[in-house]
Amino acid sequence: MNGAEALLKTLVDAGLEICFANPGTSEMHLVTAIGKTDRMRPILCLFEGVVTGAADGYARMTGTPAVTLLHLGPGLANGMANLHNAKKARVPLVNIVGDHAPYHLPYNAPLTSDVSAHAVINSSWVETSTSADDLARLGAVAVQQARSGIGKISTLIAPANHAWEPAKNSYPALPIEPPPEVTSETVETVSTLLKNEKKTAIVLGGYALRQQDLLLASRISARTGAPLFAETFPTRHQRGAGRVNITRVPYFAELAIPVLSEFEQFILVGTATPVAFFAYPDTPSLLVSSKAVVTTLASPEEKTLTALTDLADRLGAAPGLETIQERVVPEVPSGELTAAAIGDTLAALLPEHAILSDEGITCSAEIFSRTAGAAKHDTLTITGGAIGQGLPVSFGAAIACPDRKVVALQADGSALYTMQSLWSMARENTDVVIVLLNNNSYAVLNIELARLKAGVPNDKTLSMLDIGHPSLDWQHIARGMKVSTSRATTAEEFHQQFAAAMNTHGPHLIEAIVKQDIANLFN
Ligand SMILES: Cc1ncc(C[n+]2csc(CCOP(=O)(O)OP(=O)(O)O)c2C)c(N)n1
Ligand SMILES: [Mg+2]
Repeated sequence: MNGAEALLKTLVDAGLEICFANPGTSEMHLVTAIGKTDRMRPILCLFEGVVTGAADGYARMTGTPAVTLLHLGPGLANGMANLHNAKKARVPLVNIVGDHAPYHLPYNAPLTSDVSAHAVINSSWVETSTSADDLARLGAVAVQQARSGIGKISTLIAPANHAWEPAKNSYPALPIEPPPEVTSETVETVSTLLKNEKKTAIVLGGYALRQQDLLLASRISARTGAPLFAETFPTRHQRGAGRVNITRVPYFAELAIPVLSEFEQFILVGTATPVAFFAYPDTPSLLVSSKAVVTTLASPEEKTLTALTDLADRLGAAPGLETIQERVVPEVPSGELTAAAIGDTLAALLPEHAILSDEGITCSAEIFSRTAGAAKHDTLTITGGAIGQGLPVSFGAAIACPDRKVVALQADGSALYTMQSLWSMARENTDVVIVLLNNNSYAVLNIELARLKAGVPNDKTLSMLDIGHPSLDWQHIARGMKVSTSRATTAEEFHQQFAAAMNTHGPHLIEAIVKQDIANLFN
């Protein structure tokens, strides 16, 4: 057995089954070891941002880390933006990054770089092996660290010679620390606050947006009169008919502040105080009033379900008090293909237990509000604001849940960052329907330009926000990646194509030529 084989056995013995990979020369023994085991499924992705985003999507749906296999510092750097999103999503993930053998490093060969300096940015645990045996030992620690608590990113750096040198044995899985429980004192404090007659809102995030938590939160809301809000960009939000419908804190601070300013008191569950996405001149960073008292029931790292159960008990928020969303089937939309029309089609046709990867950017809010009464589904959002996440996350979710329909609501500009995902979808025949929202624009940046009051833009400035000259040809892009396509320019066409796609297995891209009134998006 060599170090690579010992590491592989350690990883699969710890329950890891999927490896999203983009390897190079320094990973050849790891590639060979994966080839020899039938317990790890390798999935090639053609850009590291697809590798890391897919591992994020997989973890969101399974709670289990996937392995990523990345090529030295530059490979890890290419995967960085989606590792950032994964870190904000608080998912477990294990990166294995190859490096040169230590004796080769002093010669400063072209691919030599400080791999651990790259890794520390988004990983909570980074180690480099010191021998072949140590590589396998650290594999067990990497999994333990990734799975401990709410979910973290581990990066194990594997010098090439530690993969090829002999190793004595693999290592058994190490015990995992569950997320910390909220203390009963904290629950009691929150219970008291919820009875103090102050105008209170409850903001939910993380695991508190899963069905069981939401049912408890809805009871608490009914008992106390405190409305519920969801954080703007959750990792996984379970919604639809038969569940609890809650509004999201709006993305635009100018819209969020008036919504939240009326509350004197906030209770946070699995999330932090709502903040503006960016700083803007003359706009506060915090979306809650500076006079509001903010109290945390459960931090994003803590267990929300037991805290909410305890709180509901203390408040006498009994089962039956929940407000359950009914199934709402909108009429078949007609006329212009707008975000509203797309939302209505999705609300009518999304199958039960669909997974919706939402990187719809300026189309998202409207589609979100119109899909409250859709069949039960899970929404995955762009947790860290680094675009290029939606396609990889949808791909990883489809690998995780092969029996569930995945819909990727995908804005055109963001799609281009990681469009190689389409090839992996075709290769693995994943059941993903991509709704490519073609507005031929970086629409949101034009809104942001106005919000920042940077002055009247000239053509040179606007050229940096313009993806319409020349226009991209999505039919050729997708077909070139071997994904079938269709194109919808009206609401009727879109409805018909989406209906057909819901009844067909395999990846398909619907190019939706979206009509938008940018001036009206922001008011
Ligand atoms: C990694 C990264 N690079 C750049 C940005 C800045 N950015 C935010 S939105 C956006 C363009 C969005 O355009 P599109 O995806 O077409 O959505 P639309 O606004 O048209 O709805 C850009 C470049 C970012 N958020 N993340
Ligand atoms: Mg766009």
